[in-house]
Amino acid sequence: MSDTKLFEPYKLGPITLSNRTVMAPLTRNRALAGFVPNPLATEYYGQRATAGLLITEASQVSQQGQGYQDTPGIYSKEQVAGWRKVTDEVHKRGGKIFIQLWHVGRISHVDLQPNHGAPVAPSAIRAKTKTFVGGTFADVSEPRALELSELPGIIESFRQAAANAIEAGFDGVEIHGANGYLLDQFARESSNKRTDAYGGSIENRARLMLEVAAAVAKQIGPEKTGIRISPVTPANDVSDSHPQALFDYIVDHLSALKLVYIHVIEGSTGGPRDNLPFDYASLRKRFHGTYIANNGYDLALANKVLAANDADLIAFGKAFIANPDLVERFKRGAALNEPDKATFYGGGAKGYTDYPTLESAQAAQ
Ligand code: 8OZ
Repeated sequence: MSDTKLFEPYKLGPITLSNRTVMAPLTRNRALAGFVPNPLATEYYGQRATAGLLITEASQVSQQGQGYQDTPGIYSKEQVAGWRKVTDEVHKRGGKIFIQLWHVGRISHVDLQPNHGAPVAPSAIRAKTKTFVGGTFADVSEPRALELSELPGIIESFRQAAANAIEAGFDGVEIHGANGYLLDQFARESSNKRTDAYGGSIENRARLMLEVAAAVAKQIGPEKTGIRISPVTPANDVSDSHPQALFDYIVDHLSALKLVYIHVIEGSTGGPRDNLPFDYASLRKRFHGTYIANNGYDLALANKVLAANDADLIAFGKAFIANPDLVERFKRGAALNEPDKATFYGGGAKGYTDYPTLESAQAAQ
C-alpha cells in the first residue's frame, strides 16, 4: 500500500493540484457589510494555500439564496472585488481555489430575505431545523413554493454567479447540490411534492440540479465546474425512499455534462458514515471525472481509499479549520490542533486566523 499518494500532484481539468487534499467548504459567518468577504478571509484562505484545492465556504448566488447571517455572496460588484483579494492571495502562495455556490431554498429566515418575504422552496413545507440569524439560532421560516415561471431565474442566478466567480479569479466553482439546500430539496422526495416537470419522478426531481449544472458548465466550461452531493444525509430535514436510484441517475447525467468533479459526502454530514446503506462505488464507476470523497476522513482512511483507487481526492473539513498547515502535519505524522466549535460560526480572528502552524508553534517556544 502506497501511503504517499495523498502528497502526489493531481491534474484537475486544466489545473494541477500540488497534492490530493481538498479543504472542504466550511461556513464561517464572518462576511459583515454587504456580505462581502471579510479582509480576514484573505488571510484565512491564504494560510491554507498548501491544500491541493481550497473550496470556499458556501456563497449565495442572490440575496434570496442566503440562509444564515453574514455568509458571503458572489452577486454584487463589491463581493466580486472582495473575493478577488482572496484568490490573488491564494494564487500568490501557489494554491488553487474554487468557490462554492449555493441557494439555500427553504433553509432561511424572513429576516434574511428581500423585503422580509418567505424563503422559497420546491413545495411549501417547512423544514424541522434551525438557522443562525440575529446572533442566535432560530427556527427556519415557513417557505412558499416556487412558481414554475421562477425557475429560469434561479438557473440564471447560478450562471451569473459562476461568471462572477471567474471574474473574481477563481479556478472554478462547486455547485452546492448537497445538505438539504435548494437543489437537494428539489431532488429529494420529502421536500418536493410538486406535480409539474420538476416534481414526481426521479427525472423530474433531478431536473433543476442538472439544469443548473448545464448552465454553469456552459458559462465557464465543464472543466471548471464541480458539484457536491450528499445522497443519504438527513441534514436539513431531507430524505428519499430510493437514494441509490436517484443519485445513480443524477451522476450519470453529471458525467454526460463532463463536469470536472463530483464531491460526495458519504453518510450523514459531519456524522456517521454508515447511517444508511449506499453504494458509493456505483457513483465512482458512473462518473468519468474526478471523485472527491468527504466525511470523517483521517489520514489513515484517506491513504486506504486512495490506495484502493476508490477516490481521487480527499476533502477534510474541521481538520483544515484548526490546522492551516494540515498537509505538512500529515507529511510529518505530527499531532493536529483541535478545532474549537465555539468559534466556528461568526466572530473575528479568534478561531479563524489564529490557529498555529508547526512552525509558528515552534517559534513561540
Ligand atoms: C454548517 C452551518 C451552516 C451551513 C452545509 C453550508 O451544511 C453548510 C452549512 C454548514 O453545507
